[in-house]
Amino acid sequence: MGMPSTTHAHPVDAQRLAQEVKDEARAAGFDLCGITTSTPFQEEGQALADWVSRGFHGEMGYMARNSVRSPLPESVVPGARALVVVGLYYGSDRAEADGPTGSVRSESAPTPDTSIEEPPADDPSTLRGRISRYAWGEDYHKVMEPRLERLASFLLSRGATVARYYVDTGPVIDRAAARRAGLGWYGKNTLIITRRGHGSWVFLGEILTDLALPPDAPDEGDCGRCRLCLDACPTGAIVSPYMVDARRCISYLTIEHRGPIPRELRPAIGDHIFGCDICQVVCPHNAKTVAQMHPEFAPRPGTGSRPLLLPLLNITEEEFQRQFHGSPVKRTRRGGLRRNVAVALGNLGDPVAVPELLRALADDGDPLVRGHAAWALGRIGTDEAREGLRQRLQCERDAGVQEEITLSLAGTGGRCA
Ligand code: B12
Ligand code: SF4
Ligand code: SF4
Repeated sequence: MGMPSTTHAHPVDAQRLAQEVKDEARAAGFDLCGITTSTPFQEEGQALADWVSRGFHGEMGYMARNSVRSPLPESVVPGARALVVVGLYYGSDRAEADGPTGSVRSESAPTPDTSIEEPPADDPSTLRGRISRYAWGEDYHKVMEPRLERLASFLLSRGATVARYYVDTGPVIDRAAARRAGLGWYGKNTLIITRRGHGSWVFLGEILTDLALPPDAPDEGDCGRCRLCLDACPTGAIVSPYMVDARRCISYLTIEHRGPIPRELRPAIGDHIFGCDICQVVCPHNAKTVAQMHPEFAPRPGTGSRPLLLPLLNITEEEFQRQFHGSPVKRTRRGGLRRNVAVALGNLGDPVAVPELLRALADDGDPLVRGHAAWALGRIGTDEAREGLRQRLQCERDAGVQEEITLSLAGTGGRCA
């Protein structure tokens, strides 16, 4: 959130002003811009309250707190009259190294990513995880905020006395604002799907202002009878059209959730170590994206979109800070990322990972990582893995890790889930 302080008054014709705002949004680097009124988002506010009352927000306490204020932009910024909503494309025109996850349907058309280097032929480890597209490059908050700042200053220079911007973290429901400002419609996966060749690969943000701007028509598009995303979601997180139970969503489990990942959900996480794109990759509207990619969102050198897992299992705090400086991946913290890496190694099931997992189980100072390494070893299930688990059980002091080891040895690593 931010608020430039300069104020100038230059009343001009409202329609022309709206066009100037959109031109400025484009000049600032946004792909999409629409305008809506600041009237309450009644229907979406009710849906948000229902979502919270069903506990679908999990540990995201800020969602429960925001559900009170979100439907009412005017209570956030008194005197607000309009919302200027922007979209920034983060898709990529480069090929992925080895295609989408196994659970992704064949009709999916992942945006290719040729920037990923194949491992050298003599590399003993080809075990790779998967980072979701929104996190391949720079943190979108950092990319969007200066652009929103510029657009907010423009509104102030055209007569606004207030122009407060938000991206993601604010009390405005970004998607509700985007739909009503005509940027796109709600897909059944709950993402906003645009009509301008960007599919759902867009970040959203908005500026609340007291400038009188004529609203655009809401986007009334819909998915018709398609339900590809519901069927493809590996954890059943899209519990019904337009409703995601975050507690089951891989994105939530690998990014927002702290502590152990529920055992019964670990197998479905596959090789995802940060976020998930399955419900977008299968969407036919994402097969047709034609927009130019922004270089800020291209995969970062050295990490890419499919990083090698074993080096990440051992990453030090210093290396983690250096490798993920300015990246969204930092959000999961070092312990969370290594927890996710252990789960992915367990799911890949390759015995080549056993020595490193045993080392993590024996030496790692973080019980979260030890516990998930135990799970991974149980899931790989070779004699070496099981023997290592048995030995460790003799000296492990943490009750949670002891339980993980015992369950792994009992063979309840979740293969049947
Ligand atoms: C909390 C959150 C999450 C949670 C919960 C997701 C969820 N679906 O609610 C988790 C951590 C799981 C998550 C995951 C992801 N997120 Co997120 N997330 C948010 C956040 C902060 C709030 C979303 C929210 O309000 N959820 C509450 C529920 C109730 O809202 P909703 O899902 O939008 O539901 C609406 C519909 O149900 C609608 N509705 C109700 N009834 C009906 C009936 C009909 C007929 C229709 C059409 C609609 C409708 O009204 C509801 C309220 O708006 C927003 C940023 C923001 N401040 O808005 C980003 C945001 C939604 N996330 C975003 C992204 C990119 C993702 C991921 C793709 C990241 C990734 N690759 O891992 C995944 C996608 C998973 C998914 N399928 O949603 C983008 C989405 C951009 C877009 N094009 O839509 C946002 C907008 C961030 C941003 N500023 O760009 N996210
Ligand atoms: S992001 Fe993945 S886990 Fe979450 S709803 Fe979409 S497909 Fe399901
Ligand atoms: S996959 Fe189908 S149902 Fe899901 S959002 Fe895309 S069009 Fe809608």
